[in-house]
Amino acid sequence: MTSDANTTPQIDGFHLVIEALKLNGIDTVYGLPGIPITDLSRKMQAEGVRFVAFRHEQSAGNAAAAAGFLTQKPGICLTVSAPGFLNGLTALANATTNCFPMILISGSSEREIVDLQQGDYEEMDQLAIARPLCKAAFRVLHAADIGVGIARSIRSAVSGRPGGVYLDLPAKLFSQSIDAAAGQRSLIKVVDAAPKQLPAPEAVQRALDLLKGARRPLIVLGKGAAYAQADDAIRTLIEKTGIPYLPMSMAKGLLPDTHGQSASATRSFVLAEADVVLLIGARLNWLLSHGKGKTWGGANASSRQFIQIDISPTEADSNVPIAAPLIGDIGSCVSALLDGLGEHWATAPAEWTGAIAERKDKNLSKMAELLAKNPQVMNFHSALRVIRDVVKANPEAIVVNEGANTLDFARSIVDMYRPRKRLDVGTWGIMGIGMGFAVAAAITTGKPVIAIEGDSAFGFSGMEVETLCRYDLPVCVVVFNNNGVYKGTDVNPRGDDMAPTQFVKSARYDKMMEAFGGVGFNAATPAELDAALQAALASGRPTLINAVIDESAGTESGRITSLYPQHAAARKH
Ligand code: ADP
Ligand code: TPW
Repeated sequence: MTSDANTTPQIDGFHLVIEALKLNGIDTVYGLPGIPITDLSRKMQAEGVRFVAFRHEQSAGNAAAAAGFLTQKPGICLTVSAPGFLNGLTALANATTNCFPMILISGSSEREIVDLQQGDYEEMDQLAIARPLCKAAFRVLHAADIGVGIARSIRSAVSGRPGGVYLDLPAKLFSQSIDAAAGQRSLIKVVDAAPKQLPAPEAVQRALDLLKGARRPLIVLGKGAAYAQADDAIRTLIEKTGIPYLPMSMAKGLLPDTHGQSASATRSFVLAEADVVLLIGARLNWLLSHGKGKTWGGANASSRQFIQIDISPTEADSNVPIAAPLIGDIGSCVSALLDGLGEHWATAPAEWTGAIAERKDKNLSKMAELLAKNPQVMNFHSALRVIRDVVKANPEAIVVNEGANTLDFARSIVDMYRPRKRLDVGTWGIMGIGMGFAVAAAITTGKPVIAIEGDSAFGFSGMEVETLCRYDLPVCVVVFNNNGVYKGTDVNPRGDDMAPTQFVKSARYDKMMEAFGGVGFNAATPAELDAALQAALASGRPTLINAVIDESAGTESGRITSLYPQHAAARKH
């Protein structure tokens, strides 16, 4: 705010943006400075908003998205114009795809020049480019509209189905000044940004009727259920009904993975056999084989009935008919189901739960045998056994996970015990979320983070180890180093160049962390990996463990090899 003897107090665009964010409880911004937002980042800091600076905007955007998922407040990413904006845009689109609330705020160049394509510095029509990739996109041209712009962005990000919002702030806006009192009045404190949405009573009854008649019921929990923070209601529903459940990967830990009703260890059996499936915050997209086909029992699939709890009314029937859509927020919908269960609800038939238990026991002991092996060079199983035990002993730790085999094996081997402790590649299976998610997890929760990273996956955001060191975050990165994308054994058949999936052999990723003052370990055995992890958790220092993994372990693309075009899938690896 500025004033002198002859003028009324003024407030500029910089401060209106900052005040509008603060008024709405936003205390942290993830970004990367440059024209025209460097001063904005400095002024934010001066006004008590934490500015966490990254080495690449995509990581800043990923951090904002993870913060949004973890806190239900939109995570804010701040970037410069054109290239910075585009770097952040991947994270914005990914957040939208995953239903995480975030706002990408980018500075932009002079409208008059951009719109006439006269070649401005970093010229780009950012608003038009962002619009199809996010839930909503806004531009503010007048300082007096900053309050409205931020309020609309917040509401759009968190209400209904959460998602990404783009807010375009042209350079000229920041230096515009308006009367300070009028400026303050122009700011909006958003009331009830994500209003509860109650399901209709007849929709609740329809769902209950279907559930009551089920002989082989199943509940599928998705990351929407984790996001909703309706943990107690969900657990009560599952335990009161005795229905077996499957957590999607980021719903792991909503109930402890060791819970007796978890059917994860016999996933293919329950998906193929269940007659009534209650989806809670999970879409029937590719991750659930679109609700049909072999995964869902082939011929059985047509007789299966779905109940779907979702906040988005248009999600139902996206892939298969939904017999009982239950539209509303998960907390309200699950509570309504609980109210309707009454005193005498019959729990899931013993024939069904017994068949599941039997298969589960068998599969778990097979897995235990695999995990007990100690091959000469570590493989995914022997290394993940160590991480599984460390997470069990430290259930408050947040696991970030990306890669192909490293992702698939970690998802099935590392049990989670508490809600929202697992962040991963999500709906797209995107590489590059690792360090951004890890930074946000550490900053928003103050808890230790273990990032389980394929060596290729790590490379997408690896430079952010400097960010981990700069902010001295309690993040332990474990790089599963098998010398390449998926595996390290490919050779170029012509022999005159590197194969596309090959990396430098026996690289020492731990040295990258040491370069910035963090702690590095090289772990070639489970005992060394365990010691390194224990040291990292005890010290709380940024640590990178280079875990040496057999380069021939794993498969191409992990469990999704079948998605390759046919001729590639037929190749033997
Ligand atoms: P997963 O990948 O874990 O299966 P998805 O991302 O496919 O999960 O599905 C999440 C679903 O949760 C989305 O359809 C989204 O609309 C829904 N959702 C998110 N938050 C809520 C909420 N608070 N209440 C109801 N549904 C929600
Ligand atoms: C943005 C394609 C999927 S998984 C993966 C790539 C490149 C890396 C697998 O190797 P990694 O893991 O991490 O060493 P592992 O455990 O099998 O050894 N670009 C983007 N996203 C995706 N998904 C890809 C490429 C891909």
